Amino acid sequence: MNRRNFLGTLGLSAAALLLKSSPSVSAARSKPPNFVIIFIDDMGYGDIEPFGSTVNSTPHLNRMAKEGMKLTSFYIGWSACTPSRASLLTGCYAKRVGMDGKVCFPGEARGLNPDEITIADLLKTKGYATGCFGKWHLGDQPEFMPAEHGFDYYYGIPYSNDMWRFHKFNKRYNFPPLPLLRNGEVIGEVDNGDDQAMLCKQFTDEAVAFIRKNKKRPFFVYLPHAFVHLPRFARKEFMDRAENEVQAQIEETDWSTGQILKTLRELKLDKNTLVIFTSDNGGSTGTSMGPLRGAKGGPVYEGHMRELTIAWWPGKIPPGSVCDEIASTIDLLPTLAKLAGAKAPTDRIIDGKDISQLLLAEPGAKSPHKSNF
Ligand SMILES: [Ca+2]
Repeated sequence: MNRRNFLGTLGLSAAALLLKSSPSVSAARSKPPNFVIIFIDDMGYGDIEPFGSTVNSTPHLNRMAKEGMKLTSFYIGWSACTPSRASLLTGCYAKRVGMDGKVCFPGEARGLNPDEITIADLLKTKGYATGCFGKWHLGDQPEFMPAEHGFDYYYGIPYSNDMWRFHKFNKRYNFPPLPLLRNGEVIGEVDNGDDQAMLCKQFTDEAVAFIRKNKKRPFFVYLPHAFVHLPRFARKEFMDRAENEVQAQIEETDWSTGQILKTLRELKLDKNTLVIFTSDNGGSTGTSMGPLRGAKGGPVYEGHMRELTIAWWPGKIPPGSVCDEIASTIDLLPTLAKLAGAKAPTDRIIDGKDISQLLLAEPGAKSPHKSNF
């Protein structure tokens, strides 16, 4: 039966009803939003211009903030690489998923339990293409790697870029060669400063290629950079115009963010993509925490836990907006689930809360977290 005959079999009122219902039908069929999480390693609260830096030039992040929202009270789940990543991806405090405290070391028989449900696992249930580009650091044994945590595609290094044979205490650690991986395969080695200097560009190029390849599908890009963790090397064009390696690396992550946003604009995906820029813990040596006390590590003051954060989604997030409500990386799983129409896990406790009302600047929106202060 063709459409005309089909409509002919309905009464006029039924046909009118069908027409009336068409907007919701088309909305239900529209593509769910894409998500990109840019997770810098060890960047401090005051390292970019939108958060007060007068040292580093960050034009792409300036534009991102101008077009989006600064979250000025946004916290990570733990002040070190491994537990911070675990809490972001699972929506749980790191302790709840057994990943509190120490970072994972090469060859260690410890990692994020494959039974945990990550953002990538959830989004896959809604047909998302899922890619991870950069430093994983949730266990380097096969059962802990991105493929076991919902990622279709992985390109990066399995742990920190200082876990290599030039580590200052390597006589004690005896680290193996630092591998560059594509999915389960070793495709190279990060063996000198020139290799380190390419990590930001390589992760960015791979993420951009993944976005282009999956432009017709909903996608989730998780981009946990190795920059600006020690040891610090950046490409020559950034080193030449910077005063030091810290500045060069920060400015290269700004460039990287610009590449992602430019690609989304070119593909006309900007109005259907939420991009979050933040850092995994307080800044390390040479970075700036701005007005906050603390840095990388602990004990836990604001500078250890509170991160420079920008959310961008043209047409959805009001341009130039600022949100000072308390929110956290643990909120990303329930929030992205809500926006994607996916079901957040109900068989376990999820510590994070849906903050979509904060991100969309709905009038009177407040932090969903309770405070005793
Ligand atoms: Ca870190």
